[in-house]
Amino acid sequence: VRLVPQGANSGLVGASVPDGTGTVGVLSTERLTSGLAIDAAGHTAVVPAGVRLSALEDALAPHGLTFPIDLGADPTIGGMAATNTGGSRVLAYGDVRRHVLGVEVVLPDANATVLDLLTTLRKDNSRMALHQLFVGSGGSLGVITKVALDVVVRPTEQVTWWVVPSSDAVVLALLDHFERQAGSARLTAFELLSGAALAAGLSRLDATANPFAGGPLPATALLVELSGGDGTGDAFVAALEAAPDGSIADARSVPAARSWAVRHAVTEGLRARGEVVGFDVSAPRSAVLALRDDARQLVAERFPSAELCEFGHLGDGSLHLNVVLDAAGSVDVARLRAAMYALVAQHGGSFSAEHGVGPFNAAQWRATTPPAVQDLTDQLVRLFDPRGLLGHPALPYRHEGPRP
Ligand code: LAC
Ligand code: ZN
Repeated sequence: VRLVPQGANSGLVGASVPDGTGTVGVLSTERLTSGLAIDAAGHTAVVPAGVRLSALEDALAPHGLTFPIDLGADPTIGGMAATNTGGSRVLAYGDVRRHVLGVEVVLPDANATVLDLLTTLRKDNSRMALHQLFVGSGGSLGVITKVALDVVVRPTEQVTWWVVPSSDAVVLALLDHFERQAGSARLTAFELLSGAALAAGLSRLDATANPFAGGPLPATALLVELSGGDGTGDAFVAALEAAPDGSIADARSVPAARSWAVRHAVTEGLRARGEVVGFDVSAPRSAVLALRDDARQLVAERFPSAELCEFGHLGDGSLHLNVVLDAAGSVDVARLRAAMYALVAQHGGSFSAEHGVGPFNAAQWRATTPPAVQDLTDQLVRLFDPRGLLGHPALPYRHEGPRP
């Protein structure tokens, strides 16, 4: 029986949900929660796969430590490793991969071999880094049962402002400015929200959540976060004052928890508006605003009944170019996908920035991944999973049968 490994089922590309054939089972890791071990002095943790991000954070907080991956959902650590989750603080701390020191994995071979790659060493070149093969594999090579993580010192102050740029043309200069002028603090998030995305987030919260209450929502808002110790708030004000002349139209200080509540409510808010076609894309940082412009033009000209809601992690060059369809169902979704992915490719970007590969975007993988890379990936999947037992049947990687 083919099994789809599933953590918290918070994925957004459909990879952790069985297809409708009735022949695929769910292999849930949610009960793998006992035995979490934190090395407080060594700043590492060995985490059973079914532990939720929030539970890990609760366990790390008393030690003044954090696993610095921030996102709206509450996934399991095993799922985060399998998909190589990104989130809002990648610009400062990197993605999950950068924090994985080792894994324990059960292979789908005849013996269900338990592969012990569970080191917490920061330097270990005694073998190839096989554990990294499983990070971002989407559960297609083996089932991750434990993850050894590098964790970091928790900042004591996190300061957020909503910053409205005077035009989109100054956004990249502002990003560079905050990275250089953070003083003893550090720029840990630089998120972009379009007016539509902001409205979607606010629709899930009460009226006091609106940082721009009393006026219209800006067409582009930036949620900027600096993290550090005492003095982070002052460092933020100094950086705002030193910003290039005329680059900031408005700036509002809002406590971090309230700012993030708005940001993290966007996906839910969009869902309440209608059917959403998600595009989780990235581009070189210098191209990502041009990509956004082209996406706006594309939707306005060719899919005028749909609404583009752009938001995401501009600081690392990724955006969610999510499209809310009209209720009448008049949008040709296949055409929309093809056109949007073509734009992303034109800008040198990726069709899957942080949500992985699943049935929703598998066709794009086959269409755009170089043949030699596809062939090698297929060979790897066959080596680890010769009987074709693991992963969503619509994943593009070949588990069995003749090589394409
Ligand atoms: C976010 C999810 C959709 O950034 O990745 O809110
Ligand atoms: Zn995201």
